[in-house]
Amino acid sequence: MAKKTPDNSNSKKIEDLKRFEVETKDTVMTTNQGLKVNDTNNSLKSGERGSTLLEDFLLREKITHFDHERIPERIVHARGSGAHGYFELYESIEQYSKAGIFTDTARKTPVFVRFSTVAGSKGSTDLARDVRGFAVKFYTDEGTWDLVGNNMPIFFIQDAMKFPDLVHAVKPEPNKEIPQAASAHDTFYDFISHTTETLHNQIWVMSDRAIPRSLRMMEGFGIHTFRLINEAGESHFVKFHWKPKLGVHSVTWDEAVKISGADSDFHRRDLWDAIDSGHFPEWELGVQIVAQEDEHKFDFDLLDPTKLIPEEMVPVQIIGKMTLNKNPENFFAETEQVAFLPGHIVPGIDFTNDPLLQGRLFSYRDTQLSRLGSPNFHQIPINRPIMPTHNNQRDGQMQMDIPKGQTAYFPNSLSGGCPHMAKMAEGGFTSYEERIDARKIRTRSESFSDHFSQPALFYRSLADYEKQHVTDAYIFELGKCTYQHIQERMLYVVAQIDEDLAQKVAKGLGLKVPKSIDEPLNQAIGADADVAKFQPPKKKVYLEKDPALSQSNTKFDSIETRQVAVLVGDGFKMSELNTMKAALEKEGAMIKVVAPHGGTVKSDSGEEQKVDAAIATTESVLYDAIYVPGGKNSIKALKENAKYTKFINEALKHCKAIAADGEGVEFLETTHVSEFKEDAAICLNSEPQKFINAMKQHRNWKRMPQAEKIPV
Ligand code: HDD
Repeated sequence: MAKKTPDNSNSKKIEDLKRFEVETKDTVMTTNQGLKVNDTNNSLKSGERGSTLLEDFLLREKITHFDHERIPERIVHARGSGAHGYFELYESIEQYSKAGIFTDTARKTPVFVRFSTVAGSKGSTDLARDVRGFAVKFYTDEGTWDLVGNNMPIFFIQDAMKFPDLVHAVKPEPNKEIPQAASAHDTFYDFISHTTETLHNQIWVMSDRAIPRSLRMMEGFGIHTFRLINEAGESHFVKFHWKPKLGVHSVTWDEAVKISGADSDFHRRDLWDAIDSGHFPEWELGVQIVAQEDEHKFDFDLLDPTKLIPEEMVPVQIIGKMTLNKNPENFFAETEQVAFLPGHIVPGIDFTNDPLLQGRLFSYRDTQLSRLGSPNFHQIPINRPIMPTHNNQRDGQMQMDIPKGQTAYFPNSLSGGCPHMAKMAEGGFTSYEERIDARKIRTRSESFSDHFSQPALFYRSLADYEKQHVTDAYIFELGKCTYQHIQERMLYVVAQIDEDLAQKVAKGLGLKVPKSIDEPLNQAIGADADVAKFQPPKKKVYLEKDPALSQSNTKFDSIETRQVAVLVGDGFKMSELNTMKAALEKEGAMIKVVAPHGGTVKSDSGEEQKVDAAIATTESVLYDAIYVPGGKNSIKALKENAKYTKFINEALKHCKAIAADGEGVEFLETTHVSEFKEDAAICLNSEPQKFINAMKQHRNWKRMPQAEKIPV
């Protein structure tokens, strides 16, 4: 498969960033004042063995800068990976929006994307069971638009007021700072079980969506209902969806746990390597449009961020594509310093009154002030819009611009009234004029009170193997809780979603699903509120299933960038490897030679083959599939090292495709593969196409019930 070379579609932003790039190649070392440095290894001392002198400005500059190198990590989403790219529109949706990126098909809008986990610290594992952040910064010709979403279409809570509670509950417990990057602990489930609005996002976190195979293989969602505004000033409601070209795929929990040990940078590396090797990740942008007059036609409230609009009810219209084609030059300067704000919108896009979104409009600007340290964070290269900016905001720490002139106020006559206001015809922004006739009131709308129907819809829509994963995840997570009353309360609330699920989880925990609980179900209400009014009603079934919610209905048509471990020792059959390699690489898969040692291995015909990983340095969970070519001596070498057997048994347990030829087949006979010879993804002495087809399926989940019994 031909590797792509970057085109310069995102050049407007990349060129802008280039102005700030600093090259070290062929340069002499200087201080920050441009003084050439002669010795950066020794401090200035009073004699060879004497004390260091205060005079040593070189030492002080170097150490002081080092002492202040860190900035506070993000309160949430601290662990992340970013990339540059561009967005292109397939066809204009001017009937809905006047935004340039939604009307101009000739445009390629530069983007910077940052994916993240939510709960863990900056250095935590990529494979935590968690929501993934999916934040996209569009550098549009009309200003920057940030779509700050997640890989799940709903959120835990309905009102921003509860965000600190949610985050405090999931973060490590404050007395012992345990556990890191994990929701499986008492405080989280204490909170969840008392705040039933969380259950929808919670069950998504129990599903495979929370342990993606790759950042390139997950969907993204804007979550909130936003507005699109057309030239006539008319509003339509909209939900944004990102659909990955490679489909939505996940690893198993057993793999996730092991990947965390074998390569805790697994997702970051995967994204970097894919872009570096010219396999540019792509997502299509879809919109679900709801007419203004249809606002109240649903069984749920469009302003409630814990609800999705099933694609069965409102289809997703695909309108464009995003391609990520360039890795950052510097992690800190770009991925760490990028600041996303849901409040960054452009004409043609507007907010709704979703109370979660409304709170976010405050929080993100506020947090950048302490994280990046100054109201001038928009001047950091990665955050600068591609449009020139002019206003009367001045000064502040780290001011990078030099505003000219005598005036910094409006109106003025001394600067000819500039910068002047933009007329609407010039693209000036005005907010959508929504009619409001209301009482000022601190409460929750009753239309937000259905907490069980959509988690139940999600669970019903899953394939059996996905349901099994959800069950196992609950057993794991609740099994880690130490208070029985929290476990039992969770069992009770899960039973409101699905009785059968609750019974299975209870069995795994060795507990019974309680018939009732003493306290009200939902306690996320004010002290003087009418408690009964805020209790969630029994679940409703307004749609039996929504196929779009199950990963079993995703795309299974590509093996591009899939990693295939080829297990060989000296004497492997080169002809077999070449045949398989050619077939796999034609489809874009990546072959990794795993040998008993590093360096090279010799084939049966005496050719040297470069080794990608010595078996001691790698693990089965880092690959999508395994191929074992024949060769008597090669197989003898594999048999001598028990890790190869474990490698294969693990891949088998994780339902991956495994292929072998010649003596390789004999080797597999000595592993648990011998019990799975009829399996569709076990390819013994077969055509490469069978292996390719099996890999396209991502996993053979049909194998799961039997494979789970494999003791690795
Ligand atoms: Fe948030 C970061 C996504 C609700 C407050 N959030 C952050 C990031 C993502 C999201 C992807 C990381 C951005 C990056 O990569 O830099 N957050 C969401 C989504 C939400 C949501 C999809 C609900 C639909 N967030 C939310 C609420 C609040 C915050 C309700 C506060 C009231 N979020 C923050 C924050 C962060 C943040 C504390 C931490 C770092 C940052 O903003 O820049 O302000």
